[in-house]
Amino acid sequence: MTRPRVLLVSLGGTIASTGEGAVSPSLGAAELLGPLVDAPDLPEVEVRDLRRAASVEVTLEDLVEVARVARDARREGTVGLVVTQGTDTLEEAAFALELLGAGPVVVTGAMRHPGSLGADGPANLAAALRVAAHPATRDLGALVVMNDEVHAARFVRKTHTASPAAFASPVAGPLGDVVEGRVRLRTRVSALAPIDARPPFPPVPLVTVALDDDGLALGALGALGVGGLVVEAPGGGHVPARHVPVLADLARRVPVVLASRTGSGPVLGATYGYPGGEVDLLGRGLVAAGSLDARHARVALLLLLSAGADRDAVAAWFAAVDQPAPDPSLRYH
Ligand code: DAS
Repeated sequence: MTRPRVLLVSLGGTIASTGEGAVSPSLGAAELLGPLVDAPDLPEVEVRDLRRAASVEVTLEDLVEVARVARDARREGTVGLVVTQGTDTLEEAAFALELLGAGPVVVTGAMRHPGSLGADGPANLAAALRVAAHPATRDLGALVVMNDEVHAARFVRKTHTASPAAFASPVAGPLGDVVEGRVRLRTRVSALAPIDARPPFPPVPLVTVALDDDGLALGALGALGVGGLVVEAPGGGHVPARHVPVLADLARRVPVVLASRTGSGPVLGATYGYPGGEVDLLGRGLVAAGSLDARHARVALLLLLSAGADRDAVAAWFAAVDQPAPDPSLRYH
């Protein structure tokens, strides 16, 4: 029986990092497969090195290239794609790959580098390859597989700096897991429609608002030429009243997306009416990120803007993504 073929694209990160003492990305995709040589029931793997970079050096242009490589590989018969990259920005990369139409794609990495005790890279990679080869994962968009859990790209977050269990989906929980080499999905998501993103990407800062925030950062941005803005606001989407004029002014000029910094739960829409409350801000043209956190929302906004979306198109996209499924037992979003 022929084994399914999966493409492994490596971008770098801890999973590929070596060194004496402090480590840096240096291994390529073929080397990542070395420890899996005797692992049973893995798909056939084709390899491609794109970067040997730390998470923070990965660009959206890199991910556009990964999506292109994935589409070409699918035409040539691969059933899925596994991308390895640093975990620090892994959730954003995975979501970008979904919106760029790279799916089905599984993104993984490691919390412990190959030279450390209990290195998790080989197990994460083996699980990711199994998930990518599994027929039930073909229409789920982008997934993240870490620590034997399968997460939807849109929900997953890195929640710890060092733990192998750093990845969680606070909004919805994992979709499933990999146990004894078997992929077990408990629930499903539907892949999101691709956005016709066209680099170059405009500047889209992400500003987090804090207690007694002086508003200096937002004020400075108001004077700059940004393509859009994501505001990560406390609670259900609230800022001090003194931030309102600059946000209202920005929202008249560019799409400004309002996300919650809580990490779980949607931006509210009808609860707080004080100046700077969510009712006030949404009434001034800010767009609610729904249940997407600020980093996921920023990825979506960047891609939408590069596709030529205006404020109303951005608002329509975020509203549609946040619709609960008609049958919650079948799919999320
Ligand atoms: N946190 C490290 C990693 O998992 C570094 C990085 O993200 O590049 O790869």
